[in-house]
Amino acid sequence: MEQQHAHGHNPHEDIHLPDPSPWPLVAALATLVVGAALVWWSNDRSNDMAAITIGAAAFATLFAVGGWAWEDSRMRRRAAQHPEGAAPTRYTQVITFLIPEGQLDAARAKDGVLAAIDDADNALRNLRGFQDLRITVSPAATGPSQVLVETTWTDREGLASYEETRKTILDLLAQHEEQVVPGSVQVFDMEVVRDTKDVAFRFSLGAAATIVSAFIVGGFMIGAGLTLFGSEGTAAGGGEGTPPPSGFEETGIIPARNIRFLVTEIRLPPNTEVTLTFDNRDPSPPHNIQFHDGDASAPLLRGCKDGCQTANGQPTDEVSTAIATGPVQQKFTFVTPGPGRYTFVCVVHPVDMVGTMIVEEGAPVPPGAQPAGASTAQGTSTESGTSGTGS
Ligand SMILES: [Cu+2]
Repeated sequence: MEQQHAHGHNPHEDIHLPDPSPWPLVAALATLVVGAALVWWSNDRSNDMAAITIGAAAFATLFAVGGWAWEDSRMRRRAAQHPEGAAPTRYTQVITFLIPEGQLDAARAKDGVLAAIDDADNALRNLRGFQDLRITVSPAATGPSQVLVETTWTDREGLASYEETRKTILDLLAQHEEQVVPGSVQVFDMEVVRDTKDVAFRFSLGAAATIVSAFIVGGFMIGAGLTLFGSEGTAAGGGEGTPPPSGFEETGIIPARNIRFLVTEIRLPPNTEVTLTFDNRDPSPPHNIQFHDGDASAPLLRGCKDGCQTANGQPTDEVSTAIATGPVQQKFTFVTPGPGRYTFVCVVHPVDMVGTMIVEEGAPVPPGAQPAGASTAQGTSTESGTSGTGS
């Protein structure tokens, strides 16, 4: 920024300030959505909507960055088209004077010159184009004290019409001449100009700061998503050198988090011994999983071979686990009933935590759900497979 005298420039020249740009905000929001969708997707990779959201948000990010770059280059071009580089933005009148030694307290008193200038602020606010009045006093221990009064105007007409009134700072000084050192009054009319290159440079700095923070936030979100990937892989028992499986179709795991089953529909073949895992990831509240022989009002499904407990922890042949506080994994082996739809719930949260087991011919047994002794996934029928009710 530089200051110069008022008569060098045409006051009606355009003002080159950057328009407020929506692109940095759009880019930052889109990056956030990408991160959130990644976390979502990592929780439930079978969810097509999550994948679609990632794609859409990534596209929006690219679009916003593109629009941003285009706008930035347009801004630079506009700055380059004005090689003289300067446009007036406001007008300032600075008046300095000295208060004689010993008069400073009187000048500050209610009817003193400084108080009068302060009061003038209210009258000036009603004038067209008035922006600001600033008084700077530099008290001196000995000798006169320097005072600087600065009034700022949006255009030269405002300053000119103010000078035609009889309430200028100079008039106030004349009314308090005993508090002003004779001959010490100086007046400067200034046009404050702003360099467009300077503005463009500062715009670039702001853009760079925004994109860096967007990357930090986005990177954090992606990192959080990858961490979830990692923990899910561990939970699924991966680590044999192959990519860790994740969905129920591969693992036989029914995860729960935030008082929701993350898998709400499973398909299994009838009359087959399977080992499922209820992966309760909630540190609180406690959950269990239990399968009903029909809808949730039907009695519990029977046919459990191993690992089942009633809700309050007693051994049982009902397909159920004990209510437990997570994170905990509960493994249980049972023989699937005949074809039909069966409901599984958490007995603590039967409204929020509910899912459906569809038993149908030809449904695959998840590799991770094959019991230790099973050699083939399908057709392992047993005599005690069905409970005889509900289906
Ligand atoms: Cu629950």
